[in-house]
Amino acid sequence: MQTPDLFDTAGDRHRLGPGAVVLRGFALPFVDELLSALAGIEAAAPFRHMVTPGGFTMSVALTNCGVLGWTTDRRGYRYSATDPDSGQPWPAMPAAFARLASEAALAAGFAGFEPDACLVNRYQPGVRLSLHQDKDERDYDAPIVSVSLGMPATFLFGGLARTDPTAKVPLAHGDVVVWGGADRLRYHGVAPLKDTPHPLLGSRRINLTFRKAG
Ligand code: MD3
Ligand code: FE
Repeated sequence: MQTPDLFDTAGDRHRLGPGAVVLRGFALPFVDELLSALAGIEAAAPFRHMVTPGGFTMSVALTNCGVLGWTTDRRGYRYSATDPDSGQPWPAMPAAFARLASEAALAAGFAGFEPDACLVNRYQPGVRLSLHQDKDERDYDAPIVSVSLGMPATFLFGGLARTDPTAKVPLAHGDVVVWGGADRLRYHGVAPLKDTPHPLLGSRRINLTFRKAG
């Protein structure tokens, strides 16, 4: 269920909280560049299913680009300069990725955002991301910018405690969300994906999250 009274709407932006803004379709002009750059990233650092410290294999497949990449294994969550599968540095952040992230942050009121990490998540039908906080970054003052591509998803936006109620926010191809300030540490997740194939990406959803990790 959507909760429209939560949203302060002006054109293509929806405010979800004091530091959280949805920019509908903001990434659409970048999509061709993003997808061709993504093909290069996937070739160098293929998507894989990582294991959580609790021993569960994530249903979301992930890879990274940028100076730092987010990883998890039995020993914990961390950012690493190298891909644990190859031992090589993660692929460089493509210029189009960095430009989109910085322009979206600026549009949401965060000037000078220069991410050093981009986590790339891949969802297929049935895949979900359970409620969590993003706490592995050094600096919570920087926002996180998230870009949705491909199949639509229902994003779950909670509070500062795991048991707080969650709002459901539909996210479509080209939508960008900027999360910062007071909303930076809110619990969030993604509901199990329905199979509604997308013309460009088929039965996949790709989410790019840009972070200042180091
Ligand atoms: C809200 N990914 O990779 S990005 C993640 O669609 C992650 O793949 C989701 O959560 C996805 O960690 C959602 C949106 C997001 C990212 C960080 C947040 C929402 C956030 C931090 C605070 C509040
Ligand atoms: Fe997250």
